[in-house]
Amino acid sequence: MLIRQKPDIAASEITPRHLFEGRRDFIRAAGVGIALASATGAGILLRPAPALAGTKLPALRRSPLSATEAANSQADITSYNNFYEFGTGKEDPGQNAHTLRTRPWTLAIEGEVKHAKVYDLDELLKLAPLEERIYRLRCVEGWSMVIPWAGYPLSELIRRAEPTGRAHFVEFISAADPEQMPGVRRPVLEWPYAEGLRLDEAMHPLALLTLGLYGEVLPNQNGAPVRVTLPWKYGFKSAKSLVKIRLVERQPRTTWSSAAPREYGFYSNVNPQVDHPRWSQARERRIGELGKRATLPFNGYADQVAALYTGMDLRANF
Ligand SMILES: Nc1nc2c(c(=O)[nH]1)N[C@H]1C(S)=C(S)[C@@H](COP(=O)(O)O)O[C@H]1N2
Ligand SMILES: [Mo]
Repeated sequence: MLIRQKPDIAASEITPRHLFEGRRDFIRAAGVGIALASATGAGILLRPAPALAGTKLPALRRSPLSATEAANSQADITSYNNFYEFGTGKEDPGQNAHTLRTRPWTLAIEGEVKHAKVYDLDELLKLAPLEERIYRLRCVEGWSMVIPWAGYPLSELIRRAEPTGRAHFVEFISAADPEQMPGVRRPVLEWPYAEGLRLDEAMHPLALLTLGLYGEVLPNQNGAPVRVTLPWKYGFKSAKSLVKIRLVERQPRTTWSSAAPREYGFYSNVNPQVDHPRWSQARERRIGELGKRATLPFNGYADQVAALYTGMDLRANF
């Protein structure tokens, strides 16, 4: 995005791909501590494993809110990422994110709520039925993908916490552990990565609390074990590896809009008519395709979300 700098990670920090994949196979064979479809079909609770990568989720109903275009391959989706906690290069997260320990993991919901709570990952996985949601993702950099996520509406979580009358915005805080996340050792962004939405945006049925991808738990590079996905906004709004969701009264400070306020606004709705100061947003390259296609208002979700912004000047509130 803003920062163009060569990754300068020591070679010793990068696990060769064959070792990484061998490790994934080991984890898959070891099973995990949540009731998921196991190789034996028993779906029983097994001992906790150090990580979840590769674990199959139970059969998922496909949401009617899914895009009907062909999804990008699992290889594309897991090897071309933005996740600056693991480096600024597109291939860095896929190569480095295996060091993230996603179990045990907790996600706190707090702030202007009647029932603040710290959820354990197992609880989150069972909070509401997981469904498959195939969403377009449009990065502010000008590329896009179609991704089959698994999750349930973020509103399920927020509703249970009962926001108070003073809750007007929702803040999302990502993990920031320099031990596990080599990128956090460098001041490329203000850590932890933080994002935010207005409460009505967060309650919209398209806003997905995301726990899986391609029928498996989220790969680390895609924000394991839990992230949000907001398909009508530029990708950077969809914060990864969340540890905290905070309901607040005032519009929260967000990582990219504080790094470059003229370039990344709080709303960040996909808008082909409002160019980034340094490049056009009119077109995008779908990863895996040659050439470019037109970018659609609200990334193609205008019918569902445009009403959230009635009466707002979307050039001023970019
Ligand atoms: N914590 C955190 N979340 C993040 C980012 C990041 O660097 N750190 N990058 C964002 C950007 S710019 C994009 S485009 C999407 C990419 O999500 P994906 O790699 O799962 O496709 O994640 C977003 N969420
Ligand atoms: Mo992005």
